[in-house]
Amino acid sequence: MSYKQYSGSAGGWGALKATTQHLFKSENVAKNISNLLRTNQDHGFDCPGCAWGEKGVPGRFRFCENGAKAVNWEATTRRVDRDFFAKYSVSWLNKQTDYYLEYQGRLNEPMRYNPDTDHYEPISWDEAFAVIAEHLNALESPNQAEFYTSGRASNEAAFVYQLFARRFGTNNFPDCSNMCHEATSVALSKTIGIGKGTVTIEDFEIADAIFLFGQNPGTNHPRMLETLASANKRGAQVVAFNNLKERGLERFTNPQHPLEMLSNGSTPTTSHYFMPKLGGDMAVVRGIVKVLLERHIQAQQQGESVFDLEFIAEHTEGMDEYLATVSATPWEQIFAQSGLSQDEIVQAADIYANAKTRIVTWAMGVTQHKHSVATIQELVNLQLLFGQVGKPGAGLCPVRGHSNVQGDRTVGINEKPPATLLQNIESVFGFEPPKEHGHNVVNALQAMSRGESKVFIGLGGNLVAAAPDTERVMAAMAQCNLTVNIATKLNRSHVNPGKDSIILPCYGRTDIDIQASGEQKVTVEDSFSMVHSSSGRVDVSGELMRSEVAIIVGMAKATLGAMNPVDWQSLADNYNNIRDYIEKTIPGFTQFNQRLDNPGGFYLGNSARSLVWNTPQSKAQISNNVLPESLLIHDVKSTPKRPVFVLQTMRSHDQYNTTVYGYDDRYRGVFGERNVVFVNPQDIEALGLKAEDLVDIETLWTDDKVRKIHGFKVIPYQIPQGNIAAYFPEANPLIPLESKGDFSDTPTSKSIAVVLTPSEVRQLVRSA
Ligand SMILES: Nc1nc2c(c(=O)[nH]1)N[C@H]1C(S)=C(S)[C@@H](COP(=O)(O)OP(=O)(O)OC[C@H]3O[C@@H](n4cnc5c(=O)[nH]c(N)nc54)[C@H](O)[C@@H]3O)O[C@H]1N2
Ligand SMILES: Nc1nc2c(c(=O)[nH]1)N[C@H]1C(S)=C(S)[C@@H](COP(=O)(O)OP(=O)(O)OC[C@H]3O[C@@H](n4cnc5c(=O)[nH]c(N)nc54)[C@H](O)[C@@H]3O)O[C@H]1N2
Ligand SMILES: [Mo]
Repeated sequence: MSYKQYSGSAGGWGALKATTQHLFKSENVAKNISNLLRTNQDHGFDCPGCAWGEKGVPGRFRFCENGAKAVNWEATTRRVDRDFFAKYSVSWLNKQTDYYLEYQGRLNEPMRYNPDTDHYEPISWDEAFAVIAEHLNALESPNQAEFYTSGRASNEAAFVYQLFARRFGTNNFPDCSNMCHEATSVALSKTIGIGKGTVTIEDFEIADAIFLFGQNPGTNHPRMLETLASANKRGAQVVAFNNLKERGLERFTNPQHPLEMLSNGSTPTTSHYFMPKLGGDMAVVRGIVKVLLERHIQAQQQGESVFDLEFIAEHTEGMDEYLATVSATPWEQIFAQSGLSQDEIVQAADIYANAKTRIVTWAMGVTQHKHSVATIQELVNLQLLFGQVGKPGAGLCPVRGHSNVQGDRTVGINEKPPATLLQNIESVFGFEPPKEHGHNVVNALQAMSRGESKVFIGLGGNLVAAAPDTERVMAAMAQCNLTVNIATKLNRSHVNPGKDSIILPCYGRTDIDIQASGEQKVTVEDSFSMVHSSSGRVDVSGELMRSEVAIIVGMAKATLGAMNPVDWQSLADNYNNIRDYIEKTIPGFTQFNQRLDNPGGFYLGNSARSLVWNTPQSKAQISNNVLPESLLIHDVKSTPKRPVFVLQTMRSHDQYNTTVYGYDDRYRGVFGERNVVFVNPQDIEALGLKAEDLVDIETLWTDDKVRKIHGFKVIPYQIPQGNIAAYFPEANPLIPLESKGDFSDTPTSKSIAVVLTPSEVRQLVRSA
């Protein structure tokens, strides 16, 4: 276990070395290399890593280190079979690390929990479907069931899943995006009338300036580094706002570029780097607008303007009220909350003003705060004042997480379904779907805790580890009459079963999916609203796993009957049939099956990009929010004597959400260790601590519950004073379920008020 500063660039030989190590670890080397060559290509599969888009240039071979890890993790030959479950009890498994659980290999047979023996035991597919149907049909109300979705599910699986749940009678669709980009969907729908980003990958090739807020592409969207480095090379300004110094936001060596690799060269990914305080981005943007407003007022005296008044008049509403609020916002509050100096804010404003076309991107550093919706609205305000939506090289770019999280929402995974979706379902399928809003993640977990929701079904994902307040979530699962997990790999959610519990093993993106009509493909939508097909390469015929679609169809037939409201089996037999229904039900999918033949797929379109504003006012809305009162503590019961820190939880370089591939975080210089906390060196000194001391971290909140994690190693790091950082899922027990974003209900994973105390507990060694 060690930490040392990483001196290399992101990507480069370090990435190649790590990629090769992962190929060997998966025990499936030759096959995996050929898989990698087919990732994100025509006739290959969509990378199960992130949702960053591709330009669709046929024959071009592109991969990234973390995509390679995702592919290899899934395409392993190791299996978690009936012997494994016979050997290990569920209580024993629950004591193992997240790394251990997933490392054991692919799940390959349906299993049912036996509470008497505390072991999972084999069950046939038909019996499993019958048990699920029995539990669902025994509920007093369909709203006592929760249908969770994680964002790897294909459009086809997600569409069939929502149809099953809605026909069953509920809109309870908690999904991973509730913990992810929900604030984006809420803020963008309200302001520009569509909950998605307005840019395409081509816009990045011509933008004059790219402003990146709260994201770590070096780890989480590595293919984006190439986009940023080439923008930088051609002279665009690439400006990062990040709470931490992240390597990938400084320099990048392209592993697909032989010259750079051989010369040990690298390209800067950003031209400017600002380090605001956690949650300070709204104040940063407010500051930029305030600088530019002052210039605008002066320009007006000379009959000129800084803002795009023509665009504002034609396309927007709300400017005057907003600008009055900007004028009234005191500079002291802007400096205090942003943590940036006047010079830095003016510099950022200058870069913005000197560019003609600007893209603004953001991810979890922006969406997982209490005031995330207001922060995103502030980003939108800035772009609208300068007419930066619906123009080439400009726009709004939320960088999505899971590879199909955007598509899942498009095809109906939505606990607050729009009226048109429900009308279309009714006209196409001839039944009246439920209209009342269903549960998001927080509502679902609260209802399960209260014993109101009794059946939990998870289409992928790992809610027990991904959700906040881990102990409470474990208790909520245990209380359910039935928990069902459709999954590729064993995880924390499976070893926290309900009273009855079933694991249904499914194919992943890399597997060949053969159904009655032959080999099937599925489709996904990337961050740029491009829909394309994906077909796996790994032969899993002869194994007992099934496709997600086949599993959902099995549950639906058993629960609702073979023909209610569709011939379910025909959907599983040929996914073209599902796509025909999607075409009839979801706007934008005209000639869905035919258009999939286009290389690179097809563009779903974006109303805001076409300057069509689907808001009630038919105009884009400039929002008027005041800055939050305080960023430090919301709702704390009593002020403690120790200094209060704001904690963010984030991903290491060796993980995919709750999937832990290893214990290194190369770019942050941490090796062999995950129980660490990144602290500013001056804060370490003030606390009377030194590097590598162990601390306990305890949450401050309004209730009496003690939320504390023990034995975390202090790592000195470039982070503003008063802010600290740790990894999720290890830090999830610290986040109260009720600590959530205004209007989004997203857990505040990037702002938790905590205190640090020297630890009495020896560090757990968490290796496999
Ligand atoms: N390899 C890999 N790829 C992934 C994932 C993965 O786990 N592994 N997860 C996928 C998913 S589901 C998602 S949603 C995305 C997540 O992608 P990211 O949003 O990049 O994920 P995080 O690791 O949470 O990183 C948050 C970043 O924002 C910064 N930050 C935190 N708080 C603030 C703040 O208040 N202000 C500012 N300006 N910066 C802040 C942090 O320092 C960190 O650099 O990645 C996707 N891709
Ligand atoms: N503290 C804190 N908590 C967070 C976050 C944070 O930044 N901080 N981030 C949040 C975010 S952005 C997200 S998106 C959520 C993620 O929440 P989830 O999506 O629920 O979690 P994952 O870890 O992505 O799910 C991993 C599991 O999915 C299953 N799986 C993998 N591939 C497939 C497949 O193809 N099909 C099926 N059926 N199953 C598959 C495997 O069994 C694996 O164990 O976590 C959230 N939680
Ligand atoms: Mo996410």
